[in-house]
Amino acid sequence: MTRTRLDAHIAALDAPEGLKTVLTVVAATCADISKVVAGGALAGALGASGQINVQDEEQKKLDVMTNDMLTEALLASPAVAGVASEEMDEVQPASNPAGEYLVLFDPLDGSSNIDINAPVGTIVSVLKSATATPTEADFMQSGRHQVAALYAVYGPQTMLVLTTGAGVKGFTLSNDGDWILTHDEIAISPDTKEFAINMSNLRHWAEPVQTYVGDLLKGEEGPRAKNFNMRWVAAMVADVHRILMRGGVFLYPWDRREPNKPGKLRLMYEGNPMAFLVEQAGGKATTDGRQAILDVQPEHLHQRIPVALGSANEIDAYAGV
Ligand code: AFP
Repeated sequence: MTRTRLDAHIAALDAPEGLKTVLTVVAATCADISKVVAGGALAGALGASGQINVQDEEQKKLDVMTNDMLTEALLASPAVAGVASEEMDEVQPASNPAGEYLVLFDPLDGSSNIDINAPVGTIVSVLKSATATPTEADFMQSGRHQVAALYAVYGPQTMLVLTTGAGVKGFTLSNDGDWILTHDEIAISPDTKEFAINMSNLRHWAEPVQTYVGDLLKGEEGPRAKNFNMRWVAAMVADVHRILMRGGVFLYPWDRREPNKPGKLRLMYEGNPMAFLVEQAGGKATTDGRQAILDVQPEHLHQRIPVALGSANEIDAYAGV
């Protein structure tokens, strides 16, 4: 059986050549990142970098390495007008006179998993640029304006999951270094018995979130009248990938630990690209069960957002509490 390769899929897309170039560069860089991740200690990829990022978080060596890899590859591509990263304070214009696209990324999602050899990933969002010389204001587009979103998950298999607005496809990295289509038309089941949330924060959540999760925990004897299972990988990429494969809900709500912040996750690098993928796979991606993440107008680059996404009927149940 002849399998479709990502490069053939990209070539056949009904999309501008510039977007195809961007996707090709991102896919090649994710394949390179996969080698560094797999190398672990042998690739000098474990441990802290000794630097603090704009989010006030200690960067791991791999955060810095992967950020450099994506930034350098994208800024060198003539189709790119500029990039923004969870790991960089400011946007980086590309100085490409023909640059048409803005690429935003979390180069290494789930970095606390690196040193324990658990899954990590890369998340990428692509926007059209109104100018070849973009400033931060040009990046302030709602998620609905995305022309592509993808993640790579570096787990037992390395996979790249992509949408350009016409469904979601999954590609597995072969031993020869090719991305091969293995998951066509990914669809999230509307119902689920599985949820993902960091339960250790329970006492900090708002009352409705505590009520909703409390009802799930009561199982067959409770108001939901069914038993639920829980999973938490602590890398959004891996938790969302599980939901794309077998349904479920992923929640990272506002909590009282830092009441002035709307949540932990970032709108531009995590919320928007994941919401685009989830909606394209038939799921819902919201802040609170009701408000679609993709309709949120960004106000600043590193903005945070509460996230509730996954199986459509379960997100409705979350909204109903
Ligand atoms: P790191 O990249 O700093 O490890 O954060 C990962 C993340 O942004 C997201 O991928 C996880 O779902 C979430 O944070 C995990 O948060 P907790 O550490 O609070 O469980």
